[in-house]
Amino acid sequence: MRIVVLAGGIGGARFLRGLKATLGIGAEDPQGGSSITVIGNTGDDITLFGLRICPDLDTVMYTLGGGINESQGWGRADETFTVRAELAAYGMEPQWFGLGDRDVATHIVRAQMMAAGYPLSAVTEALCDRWRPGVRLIPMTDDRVETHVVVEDEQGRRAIHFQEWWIRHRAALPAEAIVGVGVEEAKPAPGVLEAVAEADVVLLPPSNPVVSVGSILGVPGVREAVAAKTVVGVSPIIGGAPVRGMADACLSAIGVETSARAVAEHYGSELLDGWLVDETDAGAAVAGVEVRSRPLYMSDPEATAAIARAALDLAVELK
Ligand code: GDP
Ligand code: FO1
Ligand code: CA
Repeated sequence: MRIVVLAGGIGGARFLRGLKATLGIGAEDPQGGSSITVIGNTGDDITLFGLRICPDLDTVMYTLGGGINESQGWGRADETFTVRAELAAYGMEPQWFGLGDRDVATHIVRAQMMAAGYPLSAVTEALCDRWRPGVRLIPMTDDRVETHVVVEDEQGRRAIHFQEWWIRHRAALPAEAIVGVGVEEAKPAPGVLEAVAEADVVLLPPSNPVVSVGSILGVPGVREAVAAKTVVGVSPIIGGAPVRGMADACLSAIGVETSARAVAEHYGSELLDGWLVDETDAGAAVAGVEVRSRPLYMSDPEATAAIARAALDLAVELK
């Protein structure tokens, strides 16, 4: 079976680990009889210290490749921050972004390849040669797209990069709007539309519906291609709250209630065929969408694999 997943960072990566497990895709069986193509969000990307940083692509690559900091959910395991401290000693800004020493190596490879003219998709493929994530990881676009957040405080009304809003302000500055700068002119990266067209099913993991999945769907042509497929999503909202992170602040910014039902309605029945909600949200009905409830906490590998299996089974049933 050919499966396409539209993934953000932590929620997407953990779901993918469960999906690989339930399909039997591992180091010893790289194919497992099925293939997974991941279309990764690049709206979170930012250029700092002359380096292009791609948090969601790297989170997927490190998580599936065994290099992730498990407790944090992003960045490298066994990380140190000497470079960060040295940059701070030079007074280099921003100091709110923590780039670790091991992670810096990834970014030097990416910067060097990009300076030599390679597109992000080719760079990602090269980085994955080391990490062997067991999936094909393609950025949503090779074009520069950056999510910015319109905020207003004592410094006035302005747009700041999503990372500044998320990390520096912990999403606590009320967002008036969330804008994908450059997304309207972006083209899907090579292989994105082809993978969707050839997919048997498309799965939306419990990723941030606004800045992760929303950014990917915002690349011209992607939403239409995905909507033509059997699509099953997993709710990132359980009992009216994001399990981790501040996705509620993103939903509020676009006028969507923080609930499993409202997120499905936001995706819409033209896109979604099936929707998994947690047991606490059982009874959430969405017109035109098959809603099923089951435990959705990705608390351990077994629970996560069961969630992925349920999404896959529902997709096959609805095909
Ligand atoms: P990010 O890019 O690192 O923020 O990660 P994603 O966009 O892929 O996913 C973030 C979302 O994952 C959060 O908004 C949470 O709502 C969701 N999430 C995290 N852990 C769980 C979990 O165990 N179960 C479910 N259903 N959602 C989760
Ligand atoms: N998140 C933080 O909260 N603080 C950081 O200093 C930070 C650094 C960082 C470096 C590399 C990387 O790949 C991710 C990093 N993240 C950090 C996570 C990331 O900014 C966010 O979780 C996502 O972009 C939000 O979806
Ligand atoms: Ca993200």
